[in-house]
Amino acid sequence: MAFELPALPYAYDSLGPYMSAETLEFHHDKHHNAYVVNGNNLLKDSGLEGKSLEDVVKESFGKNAGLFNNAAQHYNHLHFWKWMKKGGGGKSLPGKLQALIDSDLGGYDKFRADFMQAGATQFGSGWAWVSLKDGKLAISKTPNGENPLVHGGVPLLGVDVWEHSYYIDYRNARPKYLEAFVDNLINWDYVLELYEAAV
Ligand code: MN3
Repeated sequence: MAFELPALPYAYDSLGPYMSAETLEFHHDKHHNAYVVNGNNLLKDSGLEGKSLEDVVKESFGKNAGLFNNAAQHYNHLHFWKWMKKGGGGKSLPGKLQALIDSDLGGYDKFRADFMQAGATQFGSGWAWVSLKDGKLAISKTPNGENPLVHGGVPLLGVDVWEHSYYIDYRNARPKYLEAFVDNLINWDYVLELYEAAV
């Protein structure tokens, strides 16, 4: 199945001042598009052409680095756009998610601190995650395009900590970007939707 670049689910200028139109134009139109184009080229004759994106990611991991990097980044970004919305973030999350965060991650404040810490301490490019693993929510971080799918989990929330995600708006201040993402951008309804689909 060929990879396709989806349109953003909101206007380029709708996440300001936390994420600018310029960042979204570069990140979506250039970076994500490059993963789609390169991924499609590498998918040809890989033996994985007929598989779902999730299966391409899992089956290329550790075997076909070029295809894996591009397919995983396509997967990560497909969700990343939906993990944000105007007026998102903060503590106003669905009750069911709040209960899961309380029982599995030690409450909202501990989730917020641990998730931001995971993003801040990922050395170099990568992602910080909340995934569903062994029936519980878990926080983790991964390098480059790697994601919880290849570690036995289902990604429920991820934040891109590659410099291309924040350098235009925050320069080198990755913690400020993480704070803005958690407090003002997270689309908790989409996190719940992924959880409901996974259980
Ligand atoms: Mn990115």
